[in-house]
Amino acid sequence: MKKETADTELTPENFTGLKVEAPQEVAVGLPAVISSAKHVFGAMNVGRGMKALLNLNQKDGFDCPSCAWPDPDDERSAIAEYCENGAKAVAEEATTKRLTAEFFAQHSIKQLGAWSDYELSQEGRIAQPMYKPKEATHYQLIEWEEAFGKIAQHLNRLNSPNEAIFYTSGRTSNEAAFLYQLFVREYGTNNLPDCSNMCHESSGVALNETLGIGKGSVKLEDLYIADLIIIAGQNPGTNHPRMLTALEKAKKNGAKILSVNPLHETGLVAYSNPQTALGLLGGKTSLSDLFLQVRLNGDVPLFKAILKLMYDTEQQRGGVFDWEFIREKTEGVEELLEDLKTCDVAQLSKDCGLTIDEMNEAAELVISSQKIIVCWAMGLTQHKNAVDNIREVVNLLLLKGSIGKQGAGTCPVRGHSNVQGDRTMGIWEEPPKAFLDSLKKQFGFEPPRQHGYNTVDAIKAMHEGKATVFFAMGGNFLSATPDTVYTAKALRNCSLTAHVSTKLNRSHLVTGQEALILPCLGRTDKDIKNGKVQFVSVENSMGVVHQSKGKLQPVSDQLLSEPDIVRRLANATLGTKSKVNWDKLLLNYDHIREAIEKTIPGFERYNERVRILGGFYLPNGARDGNFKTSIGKARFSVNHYVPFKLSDKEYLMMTIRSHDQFNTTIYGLNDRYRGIYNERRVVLMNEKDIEKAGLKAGTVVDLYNFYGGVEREAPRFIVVPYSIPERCIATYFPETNTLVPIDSFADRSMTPTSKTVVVEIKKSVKKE
Ligand SMILES: Nc1nc2c(c(=O)[nH]1)N[C@H]1C(S)=C(S)[C@@H](COP(=O)(O)OP(=O)(O)OC[C@H]3O[C@@H](n4cnc5c(=O)[nH]c(N)nc54)[C@H](O)[C@@H]3O)O[C@H]1N2
Ligand SMILES: Nc1nc2c(c(=O)[nH]1)N[C@H]1C(S)=C(S)[C@@H](COP(=O)(O)OP(=O)(O)OC[C@H]3O[C@@H](n4cnc5c(=O)[nH]c(N)nc54)[C@H](O)[C@@H]3O)O[C@H]1N2
Ligand SMILES: [Mo]
Repeated sequence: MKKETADTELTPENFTGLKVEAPQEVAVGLPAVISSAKHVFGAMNVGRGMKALLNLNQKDGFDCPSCAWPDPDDERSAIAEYCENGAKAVAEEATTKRLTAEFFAQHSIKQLGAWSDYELSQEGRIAQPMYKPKEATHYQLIEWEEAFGKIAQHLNRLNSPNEAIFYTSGRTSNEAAFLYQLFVREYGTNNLPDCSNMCHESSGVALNETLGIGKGSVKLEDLYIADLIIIAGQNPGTNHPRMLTALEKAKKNGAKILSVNPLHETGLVAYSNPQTALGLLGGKTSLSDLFLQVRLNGDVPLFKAILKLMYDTEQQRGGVFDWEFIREKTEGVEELLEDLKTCDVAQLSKDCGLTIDEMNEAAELVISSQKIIVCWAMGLTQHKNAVDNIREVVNLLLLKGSIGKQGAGTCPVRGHSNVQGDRTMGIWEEPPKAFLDSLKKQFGFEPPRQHGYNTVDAIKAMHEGKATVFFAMGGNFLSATPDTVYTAKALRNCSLTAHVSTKLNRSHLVTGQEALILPCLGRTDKDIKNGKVQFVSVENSMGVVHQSKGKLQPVSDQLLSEPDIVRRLANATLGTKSKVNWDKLLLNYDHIREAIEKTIPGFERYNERVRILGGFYLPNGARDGNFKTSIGKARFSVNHYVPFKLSDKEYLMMTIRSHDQFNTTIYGLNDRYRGIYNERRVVLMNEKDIEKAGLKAGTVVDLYNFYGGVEREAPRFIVVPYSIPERCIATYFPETNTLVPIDSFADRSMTPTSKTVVVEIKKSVKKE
């Protein structure tokens, strides 16, 4: 058997003192307010902290750098249109602690490699551009001009532009993203992988094909008037806390909530609104009417069973399906119904781990509702059959005529705050032809037509030496991607790795021969060009484009804005060959928005409408019941699943977020809602499995994956008994990314299967 080994410490193993309590029953309330205050005022003085919180998500303030949940269109709470985790994200970015050349002189790259992600996050904002020459052990200070010169040199000596990779994380503004893809395409490649490839790509593929648009169809107001909201594979209490306010409102208006999740996530059970006095005093709203503790990857059998039960009732008494909608707006219902006839509910029940009674109850909720919304996130998108998961959701909505009318529709809840906008701006390795034609028309160069690398392809290309320059606009590529040891080798193969970043992370420490860290302004920072304060714009999960204006004094005068970094990179790399007047675009961000308006449909009068506080909606065919697929109708689909066959030693592992992290940024070591404190190297297991395996609560174990004949190891995790279906286990991302095989990804979307990793558990034999 092949074994991939790491030559630096990728996973620090020092335990920090685990404490386990019962999971909490109610999300948010006063403890969340206290936690927000601790994070914000621990990172900066009171004046700066108050300024940060008072501007967060206000119409003339800055957009929260945490999740992409929308802000209310109408009234916003004057003092607190944010959540605990938004406040933590702001504290992380707006900290006044600075990371300078002195720090890098004191610590070698190798030494820093042994620090935990949490320790790296604590070191403050990167304040100066840094460079690691070939063979050097330390980063050293570099002037900006020289840094751009070095990148240009590397790019210009490649045999083909396709040997360079340009990654994007989802915080990048519309303005920066548009310029970035423009530069990359004028340079000559579509190698624009992004975090979306690991996130909602499966949603994009499924929704484009079935409904003609890769985005969700609902507005926030739709949630308030829905009859039924299904929340599948999402943990809103931690990852989209402001969604709970919308759910609370929906419940008050009579909506029912059906939750589908292998874990009883706290926010799905009950919610206490911190913006109301009652909430602060502990008054709570019970959220879920029905909670289905589905087995990992049991969603296709579950949804199939619901559809089958709907079909049976339709046969018996009619009135379940919306035939008028189906006839007028859709295609393919016959094949779906043929397939449903052959389904055996008893078998489906076994395959999803739920009883027939539970499935009947779920079907009854769907049958008796006319306006249904389905919300989902990574629990549906990160599986081999993830695209099928989402197509099954669409089937349910189409049968009920629940798309294209108020109070109903699709709601893929996006992760990064501008990941949806980045895609709209053309951060896409497979750009549509019309987009490239429009670039050509506006800017007069021939954009590359060949598809570029997505994230998985990019890692492989670097591993095989086919790509040797890696540039990242934000993010933490090494830790966010699968198969950490394999990916580390890929990055080390590069001649240059360069990261535009706000904070230090592991991707700065596993580098190409040469490496650069380019520090940039964040969302909260004031951005001044030619004496004028600039704002940028972002698109939220529901397609609203609005402005975001940084208000805080940057911690260093060495930080450049992301648009400015692209300008200088383009000038250094393309020089007079470029057909774009980069300097003019940067005089005022209005010029960038004018260019966007001319290139991308839906941005008419961009500069005017983005100044309307609250922003504007982009066009959305599915929302209007106008399905822009190749057949002009919505498509039903027949979906399949192959149940995992696990040996006695094997478990299915999901990798999830704790309450104290934003992706690879670790704010703290607690997962308060799940009752886990001071430790992230834990594995949540069903009590019966613990006993059968001869383990105990607190046993230290090593985790293995052997996909494709390669041994992958994540050493030393502490067993924690938890309410989770048998044979399913959970660990935190990114500690177990070493176990996610590079070759295991979703059909068609190529999203790594981070929620279904087949794992063996062995007692750790190392000394404790
Ligand atoms: N505070 C905070 N906010 C965040 C982030 C963060 O890290 N911290 N990350 C942002 C990003 S980029 C994203 S994409 C989102 C992620 O938001 P989520 O998708 O909520 O994040 P995960 O922690 O991956 O949680 C996945 C959920 O799906 C469930 N699940 C896992 N497998 C299955 C399955 O097979 N079926 C079903 N039905 N459920 C399953 C898990 O139990 C868990 O509740 O959050 C965004 N917001
Ligand atoms: N096993 C497993 N792996 C996963 C997931 C999972 O659920 N399980 N989830 C996947 C998902 S959904 C996603 S979206 C990806 C996330 O992948 P990424 O987006 O690549 O990762 P982040 O941790 O969000 O990136 C954090 C870094 O971004 C930089 N940063 C923060 N703000 C800014 C800014 O304003 N500008 C710039 N230039 N840099 C900034 C900081 O330096 C910080 O260290 O991870 C994926 N990986
Ligand atoms: Mo994400």
